[in-house]
Amino acid sequence: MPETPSIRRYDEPAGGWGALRAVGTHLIEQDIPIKGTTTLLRMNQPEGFDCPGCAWPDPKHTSSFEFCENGAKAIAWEVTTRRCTPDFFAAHSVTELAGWSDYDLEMAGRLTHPMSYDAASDRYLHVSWEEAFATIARHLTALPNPNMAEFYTSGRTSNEAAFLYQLFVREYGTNNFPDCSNMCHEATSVGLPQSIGVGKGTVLLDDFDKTDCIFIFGQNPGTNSPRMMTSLRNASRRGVPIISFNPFRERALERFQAPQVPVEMLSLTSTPISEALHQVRVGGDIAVLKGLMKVMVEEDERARADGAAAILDWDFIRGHTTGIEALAADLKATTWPDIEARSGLTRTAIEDAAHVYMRAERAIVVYGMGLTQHRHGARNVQQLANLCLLRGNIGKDGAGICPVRGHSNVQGDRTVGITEIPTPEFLARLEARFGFKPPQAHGHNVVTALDAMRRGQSRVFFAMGGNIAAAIPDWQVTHDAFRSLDLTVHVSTKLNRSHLVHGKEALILPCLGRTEIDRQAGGRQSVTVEDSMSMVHASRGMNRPASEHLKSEPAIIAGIARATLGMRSVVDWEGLVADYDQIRDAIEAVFPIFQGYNARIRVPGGFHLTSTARERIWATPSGKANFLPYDGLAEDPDPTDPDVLWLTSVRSHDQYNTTIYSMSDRYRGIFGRRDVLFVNEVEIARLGFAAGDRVDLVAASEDGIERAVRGFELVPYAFPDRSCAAYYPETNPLVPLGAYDPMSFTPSYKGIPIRIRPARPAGEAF
Ligand SMILES: Nc1nc2c(c(=O)[nH]1)N[C@H]1C(S)=C(S)[C@@H](COP(=O)(O)OP(=O)(O)OC[C@H]3O[C@@H](n4cnc5c(=O)[nH]c(N)nc54)[C@H](O)[C@@H]3O)O[C@H]1N2
Ligand SMILES: Nc1nc2c(c(=O)[nH]1)N[C@H]1C(S)=C(S)[C@@H](COP(=O)(O)OP(=O)(O)OC[C@H]3O[C@@H](n4cnc5c(=O)[nH]c(N)nc54)[C@H](O)[C@@H]3O)O[C@H]1N2
Ligand SMILES: [Mo]
Repeated sequence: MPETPSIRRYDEPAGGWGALRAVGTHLIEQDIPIKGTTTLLRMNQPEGFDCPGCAWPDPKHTSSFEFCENGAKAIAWEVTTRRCTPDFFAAHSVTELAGWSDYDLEMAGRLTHPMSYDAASDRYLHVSWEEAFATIARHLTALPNPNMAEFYTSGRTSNEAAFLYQLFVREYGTNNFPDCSNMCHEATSVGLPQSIGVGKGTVLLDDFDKTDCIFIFGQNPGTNSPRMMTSLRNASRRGVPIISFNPFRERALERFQAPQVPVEMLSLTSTPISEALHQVRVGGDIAVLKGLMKVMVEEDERARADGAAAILDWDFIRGHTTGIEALAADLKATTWPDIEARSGLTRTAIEDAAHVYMRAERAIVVYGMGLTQHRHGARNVQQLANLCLLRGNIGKDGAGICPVRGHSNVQGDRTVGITEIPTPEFLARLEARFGFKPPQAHGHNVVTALDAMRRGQSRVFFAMGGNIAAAIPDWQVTHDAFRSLDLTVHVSTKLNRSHLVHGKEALILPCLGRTEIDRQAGGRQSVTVEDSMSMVHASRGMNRPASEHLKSEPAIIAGIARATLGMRSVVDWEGLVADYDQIRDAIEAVFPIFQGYNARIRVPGGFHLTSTARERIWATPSGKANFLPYDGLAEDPDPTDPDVLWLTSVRSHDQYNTTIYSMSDRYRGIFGRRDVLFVNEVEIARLGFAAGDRVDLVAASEDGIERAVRGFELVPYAFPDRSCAAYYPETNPLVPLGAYDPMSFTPSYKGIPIRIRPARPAGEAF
């Protein structure tokens, strides 16, 4: 039931009865009968399926049911009884569907049949799987060069499907693997190895029970990884200080009522989470991090000069690191007025936070998209690693760096070979196991793939899941690039924007979801996934598939591989798909860290992929962990232009990336609408507007292309100066394709310079 649009203060804690109520509403909206709710109880159980909601680990994947509002929504979304059938497509042209909202598109329900675009009727028509595979094969074999095709992955794909996918694409002949992590934690994958030798976190769930202090930068756990609230709540109740840095006062970072704790629920009490929540300016984190480290380095010098105990962990620094001198010199040269101006925080606030960190024997530093999606995303991550290294907070119990991954298997996809920059060792092992020569040249990431498409150099786009057309920046440029292609193919569970921004020929291939039974020639199959803390475990669906015409992702890949490579292929596609144990054996042969794979996933809870940094083995060229100074404080192209605000694009509480579950954002007090711009009262007045005014947002980019989104209401909100926020993906047209981190190519979705203008009627120029 659509909610009447309104904006009202939300004063309750996060979680609590509101979370339970929300789940009930979603089950009803997806027409799920009450008996269907047993599906929820199988989530994250030893014999059940992995929740497709997020990548936060489960406490040993055990039998205690952990309630999670957003996990429940993700499952309700998949087990819906609504169906998007060939009749639906017959009733609506693609041009008509292009005018629907993202919410309405996905509410059409689960896709049931393979569909092919028919230009004459402007409709998707039912085709057989064989016809669909033959169309793909015809296009791929016609390309003069395999590097003219792009193969995207979204992070729900299992290890088995991802491994088969990269195997097919590499046997076909390219490393073009644009991937959702290029828009997500790439700054981690690129930045962190230079610091500590691995591109993943070093923390396990147990470390949250042992830590003395938790710092959270740019991450919204109450919405995007709600099961993390259990760890944060327990830590807070043990008296562990939690310090957050976020432009929003996110409700769950303030107070949480645990839905699984009857006493809290019945007595309506809750647990405070952050001891301090610092409202950093959008893009101001490098300034904060340098401020924190400056306090520590300078107080350490004074303490040692006075003969007092050192503040930095010098045994660790001397034994395990390089580069402390250059870092200290950079910090000393950075002035407090600059730090305060860029961070928007006072020196005292930063000193207070530094003192909390310094007092802790063991600290965990957590971060999310608020740090990675910036022009200096990888630099942000490296400054965070510096902060950890100064006190030896890597490779000891209760301490470490904790990037919180997004999609439930985005980390696993990378581990099993979805990467545009494969190492020579990996390619050599692939060749040794399968006997074909994989392409050596590096391939495209999301940004370079879009650029190649825009310039006509890539002609075919294939997506294993996701909704890339909505997730990417610069729609007016990038959507034209999709429309110019010869073929677009999407393996999907629901109808979305990407199916409507299609090439001259286009296919939609419907696949099984996580919750569904996957039966192949060798019987019922399980898949495996890796969570944010490198735990690998099995996932087994138990629902009847949404339609008898669905195929599993591995079966789809095998079908395409057979059609495209035919006799040329040296891979036994039938054998691999008949029994996924065979795929796991192949993964183990190529990646030795999976030793004993099939046996180890049969143990409830799965197993941990070891991390060298966790053991203080530094897989860097220097053999040490490296302090990496950054000579700068911000990404502002023109910090002096008083008209420019820095926009960050965020998720509401009721969306999963481009999937919009409802139009409300309960914890931020927004109901029944998403067309809002959060900005503080002082800025509204300074720019000559009044609260409630309708405005257009215009990118302050200087390449001559006008980028704008229209008709947003100014909502006065407790937000830092010079900063503002609105929802993703509505604001994606404002991000120029060229606005990305030069190290990791992550688009700067959380640092978009804009101007606001009085709203003009649609169609009128700016
Ligand atoms: N329910 C649900 N769960 C999800 C998702 C979802 O959409 N819905 N998405 C999944 C995916 S793919 C991902 S990557 C994760 C994303 O999870 P998060 O990393 O939490 O992502 P966001 O909500 O985009 O932004 C995180 C926080 O960064 C803050 N922020 C914005 N700009 C800045 C800044 O400049 N500095 C700082 N310090 N903070 C800033 C925002 O206010 C927000 O609280 O969640 C995953 N889980
Ligand atoms: N402005 C802005 N843009 C952003 C971000 C941001 O914070 N701000 N965040 C970025 C981030 S972190 C990410 S990860 C990307 C997300 O980008 P994507 O991963 O490409 O997008 P999703 O919205 O997660 O994809 C949703 C679609 O996935 C399909 N799907 C769901 N489950 C399955 C399945 O099991 N198998 C298959 N084959 N398909 C399935 C459904 O058809 C659904 O419509 O967006 C990025 N874009
Ligand atoms: Mo993500």
